Amino acid sequence: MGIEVALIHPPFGKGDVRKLNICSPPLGLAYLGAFLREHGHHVAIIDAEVERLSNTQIMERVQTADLVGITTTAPTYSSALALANLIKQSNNSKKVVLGGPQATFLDRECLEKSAADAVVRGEGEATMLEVADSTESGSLHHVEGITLRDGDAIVRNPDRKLIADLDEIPFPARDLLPMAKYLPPKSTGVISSRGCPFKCIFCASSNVYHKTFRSRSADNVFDEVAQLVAQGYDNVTMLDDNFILNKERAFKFADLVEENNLKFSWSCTGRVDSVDEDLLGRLREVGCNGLFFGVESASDATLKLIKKGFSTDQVINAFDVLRDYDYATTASFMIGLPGDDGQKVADTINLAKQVMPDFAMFSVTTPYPGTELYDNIDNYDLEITLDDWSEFTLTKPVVRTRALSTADLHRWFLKAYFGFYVRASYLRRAIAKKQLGFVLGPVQHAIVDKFSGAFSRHSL
Ligand code: B12
Ligand code: SF4
Repeated sequence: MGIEVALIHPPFGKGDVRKLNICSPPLGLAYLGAFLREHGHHVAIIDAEVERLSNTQIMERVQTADLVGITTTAPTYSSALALANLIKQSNNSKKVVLGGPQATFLDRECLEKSAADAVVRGEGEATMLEVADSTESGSLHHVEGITLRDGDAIVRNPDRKLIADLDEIPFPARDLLPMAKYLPPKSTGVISSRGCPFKCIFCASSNVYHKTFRSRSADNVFDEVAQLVAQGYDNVTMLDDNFILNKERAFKFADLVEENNLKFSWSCTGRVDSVDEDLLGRLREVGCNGLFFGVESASDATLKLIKKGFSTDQVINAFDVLRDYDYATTASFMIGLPGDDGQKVADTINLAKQVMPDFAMFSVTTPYPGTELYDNIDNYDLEITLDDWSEFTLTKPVVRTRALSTADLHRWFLKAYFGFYVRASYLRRAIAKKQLGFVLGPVQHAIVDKFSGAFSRHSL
């Protein structure tokens, strides 16, 4: 039998986030969709952002749903709350729940500020299934992992245990998404692990999954990728926090790709302290051509303060090693970290130039809920200067450091991009490596930004 469930990726709120051109499938919802469907429910996923749907159009699409789930990040938070209210106003008997990182850490506020029935905290599959199964009977009070209303009170039920074996979860239901609308074409993301054991103070990743790291088996990841290649995808991005953390699994995945002669190009994420020459060589042999690393700062004292867990020497060594393997490397840096002054930011930009990744991403420090930075902002001598979540996009300064105002940070942000990309040595290499097309994107955005106050990036 089952009930009708609609899962919504809401449109971005106001602010400049649209200029970021984020055009990736919401895989979290696709995972929920697959899981609910496997257990007999009827699911539709509505990506209101990529389909540019108005609230009226969204309301039409959820008309027959018994249960509506809305995902949230900071930039979609206000539209998620507004939608929850609209849906409840039009039909109060429809159950509406919120999920995703922003709602997980602002669960009480979500229920104070909207008419939603509940918030699903953290990993959603098993909890949402229980919510769906309970929707017919009416009461959600026994469901672990949710925050809900009890009369006038808001009650946080105990956390739910994480799913022990990620291989048991079906592959994300991409068939429920308008896949042709995402960019780049014939390319998609895969999530081969969940969580991160590190504790960087600016990152919510480790807290979404209770500071644990769980990975799918190499066979299970290979099966998904093989299915995608058979469907016509020729490029895959491993969106994990750190794909190469589990080296044995990464080697096994490479073996499977080779044994099955699977032809596709792919890229993945890592930490500079996980760089291993044998692994780098092996992954390169089986089509991996891009690696993403978070570097953040050129100051060892800052790296220690933000609990990054590695030193600048390790950064420099890792990029020395990487140069021999012909990967397109991306390094991500942060501007406006605790203690940053002009000199420290200049040093960070210089480190970017010194280690010479193929692409550098700069973001302004943004304290998201669920991070140590957000919870203890005063301890880090930062001041939040904006309270509009839709502006929390990593591109617009929303904090000031003791030494740098938001205007200073904005100037440094632009300087970082221009300083890194608009250099003869960089451009010569980009031309030689046929990367100029990719480089023009960020530079063009930076020029747009100079006049509009926004810029495109994402630090996974
Ligand atoms: C990959 C990734 C992306 C990809 C998107 C990938 C995708 N396909 O969804 C891209 C590059 C597009 C992206 C963009 C952004 N991202 Co991002 N991203 C991530 C990352 C590294 C992994 C996300 C992921 O796929 N996890 C695996 C899936 C299975 O989990 P999930 O999506 O969280 O969904 C599960 C649960 O959250 C829950 N759930 C989610 N939604 C819902 C809804 C309901 C109803 C229910 C019941 C449950 C539920 O159930 C799902 C299944 O278990 C996370 C960090 C992390 N490890 O979580 C950051 C993260 C989610 N991103 C973050 C940010 C800030 C952004 C951007 C704002 C950055 C920017 N300026 O570009 C944008 C916003 C995008 C948006 N649509 O709103 C922050 C969010 C913090 C916050 N409070 O907003 C995170 C946590 C990283 C961080 N900085 O700490 N991101
Ligand atoms: S920044 Fe990277 S290493 Fe640090 S906690 Fe987040 S995902 Fe883990």
